[in-house]
Amino acid sequence: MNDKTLHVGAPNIGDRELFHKYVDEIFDRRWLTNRGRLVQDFERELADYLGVKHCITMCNGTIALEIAIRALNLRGEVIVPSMTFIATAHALQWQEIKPVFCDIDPETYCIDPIEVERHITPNTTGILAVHLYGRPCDIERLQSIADKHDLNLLFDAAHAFGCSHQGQMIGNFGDCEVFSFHATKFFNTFEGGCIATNDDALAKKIRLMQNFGFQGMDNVGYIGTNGKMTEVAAAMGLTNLKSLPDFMEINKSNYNTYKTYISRIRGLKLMEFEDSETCNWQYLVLEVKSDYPLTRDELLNKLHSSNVLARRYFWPGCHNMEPYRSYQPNAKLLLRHTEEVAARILTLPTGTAVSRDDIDRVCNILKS
Ligand code: T4K
Repeated sequence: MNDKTLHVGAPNIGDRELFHKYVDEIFDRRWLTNRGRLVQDFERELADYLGVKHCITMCNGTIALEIAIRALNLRGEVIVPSMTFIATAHALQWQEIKPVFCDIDPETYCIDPIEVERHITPNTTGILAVHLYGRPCDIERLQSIADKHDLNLLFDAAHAFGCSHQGQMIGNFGDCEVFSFHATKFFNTFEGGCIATNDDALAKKIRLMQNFGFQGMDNVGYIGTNGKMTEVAAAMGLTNLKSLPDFMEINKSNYNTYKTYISRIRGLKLMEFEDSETCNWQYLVLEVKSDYPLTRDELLNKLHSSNVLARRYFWPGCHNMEPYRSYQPNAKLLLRHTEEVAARILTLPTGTAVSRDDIDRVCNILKS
């Protein structure tokens, strides 16, 4: 018999009865979307949890990024890491803004502030940094660069819901921060996302843009799009918020089990997180070093042939994908660490769908 297939990103699902109850209420009210009661409740609970003034929910993280970029009036060039999911770069290019790919710090895998400063030109209007795998960027240095050069700073926090930086929840930094609540994120609303900000004027603008620019019935005051979250997505969000501590605890326990095994295997290293901070532990990032007997891709094939569907997030880097590879053929010359790190890493399955036995199975493959 084949072993069970293990996926990276298998969704966490909270209390089903509670979710069904919410869905019944939605049907009873016959109010399915357009800022219904559950979306409003969800936004309040999110803002409380993050300790931030405004949380504007969205239909997904990509549209949330696009709206945030537009609300900040970014144009010309925006500095962004290449070591990220393609949506970060696309959200800029979609609006004809050039993503200027910047190298990462090889220790943290996050955008390197020294490199950021090197890429600033008269056309630069902002920095779009990514808290990759949930590990916060060097926020203070990025903010001081942004202040010095009069640039906007926003964060793609798609991986960092539930994480803190110096004791403060991610969601409170820069001009705004953007979360994804996609099914594959440890906290999901099927599809969904939100923009968190402490800036009242920006929040107001984002709300208008998210709903076609409507300022009241029959009155459009702004160009906008449709970024609204549905009631059923908010029902999933409210349900999963109640299970959030359990999800994080399970992720942490999975991480520690993996770590016990992996620390004994020569040539493999698990990405570490700061113990003093709150962390969601949702990405298990394995570094395959040169003294491991297999290359990263050989190990990936071996895992896949045993139904362990590890992923190479985020190889080969945005700059090596179209249209960026054609638009910016020389970008790789300044992305040495990105290329090296992207070639070494694998993401392993975790979350509530993964049992202790599953981890034993994965680690036995890594060991054998
Ligand atoms: N910024 C960053 C840094 C991001 O990582 C993302 C999304 C975004 C922005 C954009 O946010 P959204 O617009 O997506 O809200 C997946 C997700 O679709 C994507 O949300 C996520 N990042 C990215 C890292 O992963 P793919 O293309 O790898 O998806 P796919 O279909 O290959 O599925 C991934 C894994 O999840 C597979 O092993 C299968 C498993 N899976 C997937 C789904 C949908 C399940 O087990 N159950 C499911 O329901 O992008």
